[in-house]
Amino acid sequence: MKFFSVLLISALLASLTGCPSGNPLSFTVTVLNAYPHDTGAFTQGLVMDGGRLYEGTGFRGRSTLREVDLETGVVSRSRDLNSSFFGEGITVFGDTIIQLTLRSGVGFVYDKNTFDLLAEFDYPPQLDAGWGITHDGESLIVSDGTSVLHFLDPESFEEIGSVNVLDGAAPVNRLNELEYIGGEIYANVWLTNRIARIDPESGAVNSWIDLSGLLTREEQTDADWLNGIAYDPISDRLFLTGKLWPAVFEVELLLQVP
Ligand SMILES: [Ca+2]
Repeated sequence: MKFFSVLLISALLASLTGCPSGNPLSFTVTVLNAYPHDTGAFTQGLVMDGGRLYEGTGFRGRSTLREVDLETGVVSRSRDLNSSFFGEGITVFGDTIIQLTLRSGVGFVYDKNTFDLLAEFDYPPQLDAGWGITHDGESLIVSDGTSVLHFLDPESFEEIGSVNVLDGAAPVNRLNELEYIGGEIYANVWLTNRIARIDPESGAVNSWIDLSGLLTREEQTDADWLNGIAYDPISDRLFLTGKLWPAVFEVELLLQVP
């Protein structure tokens, strides 16, 4: 059942959004599995690659790049950032992992298999800050807390394009953690429980995913905002978590019929 979750919904969505009326669709989620998550991890980036789960965490002095065992939540590898950096989003690109920092104006490139630091890069001038990052196979896609997504060349890290994300005519600000899934960009919006599904070409939000209720009221007491989206294309599984959340949720999207 779960294997056709995301892609089937994408196909359905593509047929529906062909309609000229074009209001964003509404989704909630069904939880298929809940896995343990380090409640000390201020999650800023989540990605799955080759069946491995990678996480970037934030706060100065607590920022890490880590590999996590999905089933147990055990951190199998971890690399600390220098305490002057506030770690942000991560993405796996080829054999590397790229990690952003919040306002230091630099990002890091690591060897995916060893976590060795291969390079640092300076942000292009268009990038005010580093929040979330993903890629479409050709360009890095970066959020900076505004409604703009920046497309960067993965070698030079120069900006090669951008798109303003709109819900109808309204800019969607505070775009944060990102994941490129089936030709769309998923972005969770800071200070909300919502994920926008975005057309990379136009910036239009074609759907909203409402994640209210994913955490119990008790769990919400110690948790911060939703901020982790990872997709495993091998098994078509979607994973969500947040800053200081007690679980990584494997979810299936559920279309809300008006
Ligand atoms: Ca992600």
